[in-house]
Amino acid sequence: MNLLKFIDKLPLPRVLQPVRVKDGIKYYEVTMTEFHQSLHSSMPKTRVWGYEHTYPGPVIEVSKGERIRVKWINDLPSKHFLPIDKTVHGAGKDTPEVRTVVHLHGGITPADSDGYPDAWFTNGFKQVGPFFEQEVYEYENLQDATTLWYHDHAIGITRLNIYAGLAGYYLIRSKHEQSLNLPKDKYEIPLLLQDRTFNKDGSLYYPKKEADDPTNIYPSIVAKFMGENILVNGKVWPYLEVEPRKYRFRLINGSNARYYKIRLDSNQPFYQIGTDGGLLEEPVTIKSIILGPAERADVIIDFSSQKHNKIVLINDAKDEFPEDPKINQSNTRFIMQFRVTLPLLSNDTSTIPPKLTDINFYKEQEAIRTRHLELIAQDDQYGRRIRLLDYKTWDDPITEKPALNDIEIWSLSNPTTGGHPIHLHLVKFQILDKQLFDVEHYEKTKQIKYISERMPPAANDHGWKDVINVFHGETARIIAKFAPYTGRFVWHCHILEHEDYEMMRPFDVVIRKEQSRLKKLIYNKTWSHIFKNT
Ligand SMILES: [Cu+2]
Repeated sequence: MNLLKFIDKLPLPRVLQPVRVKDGIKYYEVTMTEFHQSLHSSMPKTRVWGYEHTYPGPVIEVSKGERIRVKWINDLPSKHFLPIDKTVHGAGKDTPEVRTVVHLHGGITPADSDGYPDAWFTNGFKQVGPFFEQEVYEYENLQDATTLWYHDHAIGITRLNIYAGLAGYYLIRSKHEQSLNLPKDKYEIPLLLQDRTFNKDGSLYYPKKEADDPTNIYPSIVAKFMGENILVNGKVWPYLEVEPRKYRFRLINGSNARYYKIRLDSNQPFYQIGTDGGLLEEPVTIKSIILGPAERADVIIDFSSQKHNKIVLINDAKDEFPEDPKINQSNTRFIMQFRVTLPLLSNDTSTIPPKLTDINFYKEQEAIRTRHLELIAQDDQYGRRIRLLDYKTWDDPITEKPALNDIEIWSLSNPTTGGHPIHLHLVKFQILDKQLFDVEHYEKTKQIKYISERMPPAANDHGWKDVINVFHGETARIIAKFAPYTGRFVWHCHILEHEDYEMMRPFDVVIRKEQSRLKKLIYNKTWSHIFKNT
């Protein structure tokens, strides 16, 4: 389908209201349904799945420290409309085809509300996964103001459920953030970037197998999928009319596998003020920003000198980012258009403060251990490529068991040809550095031999992160404190096709021996309620 660009208005997701407030705690209900929605005005409506009958879902907006409860309700059909590979872990013949579980990405959430992939549930909670614990999730929102997103995380079909539309914004506000006088209200706009391919009838296309798939499995999972059209907030190549003033944009890359390297064709800079986990210490003036799957960027764009102009948000990332030698000349070079056509309603008194916040940077010496973990690819039993975390599959015994409050360094090395955006649940981390190693040497010896100095993160990565891009031949070191909850969480590649096919591992946050005086209090499976405040 050849869809015209910049003919549809950017949709703005509404803010969700709670069903009720009880004992000062807001209680929300969010129902997942199937419906048809217009994703481009010259295309028939598309069958999608969404939260609260909209794709993307409504915005959940909370204040720091405000505890809320959410009942995520599955009212989806029992048949999936996208191709399921039943050889993939957790998607076998004995499991119901349509299962959902919701993860709040970047949220510091107790284990029993974190959306563990095996804690899935079907329509009406008729069937539930082996780790299902409760229908109502609780979010304490103890973390700093930032851009989070909720999305599906069901074992074996996350790539299909998110591709079908199951994603939405979750914003944490704070008094500190509000005191900064950043652009707000209608001058603060969420931008969820996703890519989709459509059949002629407007339906979503997702491949049933790879062209060179050596198996007779059908459907058979693909290595990664990138769509031909870029959607923002659920519209293909939309436009947004703006006033000649500053705007704040909350960007999320919600694509299955695509990297973006965004810039403005007016050659203006972005003022990046935040990363995945919150504000940077100082704004970073930057011409282009790389966004791997699930990464966020909080940016300000100043349109004040652009009256009457049309500015295109460009994507400079190649399809196989960053290795593909071809320059990407396709439609996916374009994301959306800003039209500086609205009159200035009132003087722009918002600011970009030179100091945004203080970040407590962990020191390397504070780490109690370093885990060396390798991101690898090999052939599966059918002859397809499979990507693993440290040579282990989802069902292998758990090997990462940090103790509560431990600070650890995770050193992630990637000898595979593609990049992997690695995401840890529960924690937000900081990037220590990156270092290049000799991949040929690794392939022969399985030893890492470094061939560069350690390189500190770029200024706009020097803050709180929950996704780290580890590219070919790189070791990335991250540092995190495993707190404030014990229990079982996951870490995984956020290329959803990798995550679904074994590039995901559980990890446990445990109580160390010297912490064992607390052990006698343990009586439930996840411990998280008891140790919430330790
Ligand atoms: Cu990956």
